[in-house]
Amino acid sequence: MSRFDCLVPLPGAGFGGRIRSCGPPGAAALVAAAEAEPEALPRALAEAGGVLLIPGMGAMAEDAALLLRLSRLFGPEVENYRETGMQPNMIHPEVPEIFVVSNIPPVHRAPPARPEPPLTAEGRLPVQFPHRRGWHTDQSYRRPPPDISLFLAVVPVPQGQGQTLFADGAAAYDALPEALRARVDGLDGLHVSSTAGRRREAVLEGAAPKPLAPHHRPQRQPLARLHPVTGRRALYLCEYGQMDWLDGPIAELEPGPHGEGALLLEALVTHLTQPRFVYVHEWTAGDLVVWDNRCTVHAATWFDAERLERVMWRTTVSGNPGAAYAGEAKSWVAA
Ligand SMILES: O=C(O)CCC(=O)C(=O)O
Ligand SMILES: [Fe+2]
Repeated sequence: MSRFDCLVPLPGAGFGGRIRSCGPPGAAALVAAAEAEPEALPRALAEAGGVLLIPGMGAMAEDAALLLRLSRLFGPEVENYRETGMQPNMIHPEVPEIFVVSNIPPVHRAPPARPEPPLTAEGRLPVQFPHRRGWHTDQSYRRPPPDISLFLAVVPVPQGQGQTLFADGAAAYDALPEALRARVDGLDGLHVSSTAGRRREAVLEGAAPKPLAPHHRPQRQPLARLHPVTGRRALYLCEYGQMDWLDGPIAELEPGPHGEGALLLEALVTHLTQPRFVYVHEWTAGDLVVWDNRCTVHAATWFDAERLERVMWRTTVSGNPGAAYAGEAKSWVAA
């Protein structure tokens, strides 16, 4: 008998699950129970389609090592951001495996812009591209890309803003018309960091491309990724910020913001982010959400950063990218 059960799907969504531990409450007890049964939470994540909510983890904010211990159950490597050259102000001072997403000092990261108009015609939170912007999967500009992210609400903003949106790439792939699915199966996206000067906006402005060191160059990733645990294919793509809009966004198709590749990518992101594939997470302090970057995409939303503080901690787990990446050296490490 497992110490955990998982309620599926998440409210209002077609995927995702909420973990309940049958043991004593609190983060320390949950982490100990998960360590005693190390397959349980990774299995629940795979069975739930790539998003797990673990509520009640507020004590992790007082004992950051608990988040690291839980992260280690999801894969062989937890990124140490000090080793990967992340700006020091964004790294947790005691646990360098924690990346701090926050609008207050010392991080000062601003939230994304509010969608325009702020609500849909039906009065709902916009989720679908291009009304909603910022959809991505973490660090897709690396080969091999990471597997899983864990995100803890240390100081969330009140519900109704600062949500995180998730879209189910496997369900969206399965729902593609057959001819489009066959086309997507043979194509690769070209992903690059948003700091490389190859964002769609930069290319439209005619910015001169920066010379890029080999370890910063765009990386090809299959548009339909085969998941190494579930065996399902999932759409794997980002939109304006994390694709290469100069030579891509899709390898071997006409490049640039007005090319055939752009048309296909935009059609796929629009398909993938339909409300029927999306889960909107409204944060409560102590919520931990685990997502699988191999089969889901996500987006942050606007909050009133003039008035509100938001502090979230993220870890990134890698090491099981699937057979397509077997034996590859890390593209992002300077030779
Ligand atoms: O702030 C958020 O809601 C999401 C941030 C995000 O995309 C990330 O940390 O990977
Ligand atoms: Fe992200």
